Amino acid sequence: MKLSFRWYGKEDKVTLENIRQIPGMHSIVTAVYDVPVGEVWSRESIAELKKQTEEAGLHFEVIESVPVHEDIKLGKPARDRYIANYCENIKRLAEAGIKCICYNFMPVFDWTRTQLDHVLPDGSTSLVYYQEQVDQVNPLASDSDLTLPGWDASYTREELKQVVAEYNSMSEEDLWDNLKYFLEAVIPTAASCGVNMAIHEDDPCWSIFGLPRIITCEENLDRFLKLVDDPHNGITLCTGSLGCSAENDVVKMAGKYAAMGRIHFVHARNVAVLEDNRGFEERAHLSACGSLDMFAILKALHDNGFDGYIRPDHGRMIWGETGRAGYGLYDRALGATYLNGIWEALDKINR
Ligand code: DNO
Ligand code: MN
Repeated sequence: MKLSFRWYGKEDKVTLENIRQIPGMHSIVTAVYDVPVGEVWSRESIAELKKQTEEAGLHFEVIESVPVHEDIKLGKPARDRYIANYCENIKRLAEAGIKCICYNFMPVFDWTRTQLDHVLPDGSTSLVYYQEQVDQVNPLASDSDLTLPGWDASYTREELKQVVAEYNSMSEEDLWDNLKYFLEAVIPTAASCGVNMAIHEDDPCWSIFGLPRIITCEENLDRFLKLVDDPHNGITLCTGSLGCSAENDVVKMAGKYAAMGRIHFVHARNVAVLEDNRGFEERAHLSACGSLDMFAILKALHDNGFDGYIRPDHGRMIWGETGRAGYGLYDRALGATYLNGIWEALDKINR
């Protein structure tokens, strides 16, 4: 496995110098953040990211994310222009040495939580999702106060209502069709440039606000991989996104998709799933701290020859650190070290 770490660019309080001091760190996971969704990234911006990363002694091989424009997900006529731009981005990133691109196909909302600073018993804070709170939000109500944290701030409230309404006339099958159309255009480009595309599961892995969500479970991941049956059409196995539903057997999926050579990127994090579908809380990476058996997941990857990128996903805020929720230095660094420890043990036991 190649250990990696997400970095939000020069504005990030966590510096490349911090990140390189984490033992075993291989790659930076980053993106060009100043270009609107759907447009082409400049070669200069890409080259600048590469230069900064390499000067810090790290590899520039993973992008998270090249976002997919809503018109592609909605299947609107403008999608062909956005898909052409997407292919151009893949080519430019490949020229700069990128090997893996993470993206998602969630309508409107990327990851959704109800609180970003929930205080855990040990005084650390973490991201949580309480279904009861989500149920109280109706994005289409005229008086609705759309304030769930983590949402794309680039939408005005009116725009948000409009785009949510557009999805209302769409079924899950329509979204599958639009995903297939996108993949059929993008995967051949990725294959010809040697880039692995890695879709991120929907987070959480169920429908919210009546919007279709399809990258949610084993059955749907099977279907996804068959849409374009090419190794460059792969997944980001996000343990927390899949694992927040007790119905998903993340250990089984890790082993199965690794054996198929279709996991290109892993987001490793633990969640505590609340009973009766009441939601989940993000926890420290250690298995004992949440519902997921992190050792079993890594063992399934290891046993099945996983050789891709892995990063500690969200961390708690600990030791007084402030900043971007889920993306502080300390707890993610602890997570990285935990992953290193498990992997070293697996390597040596199997030797
Ligand atoms: C949240 C992340 C997601 C992820 C995208 C991938 O912290 O896991 O925002 O980057 O869904 O496209
Ligand atoms: Mn993730």
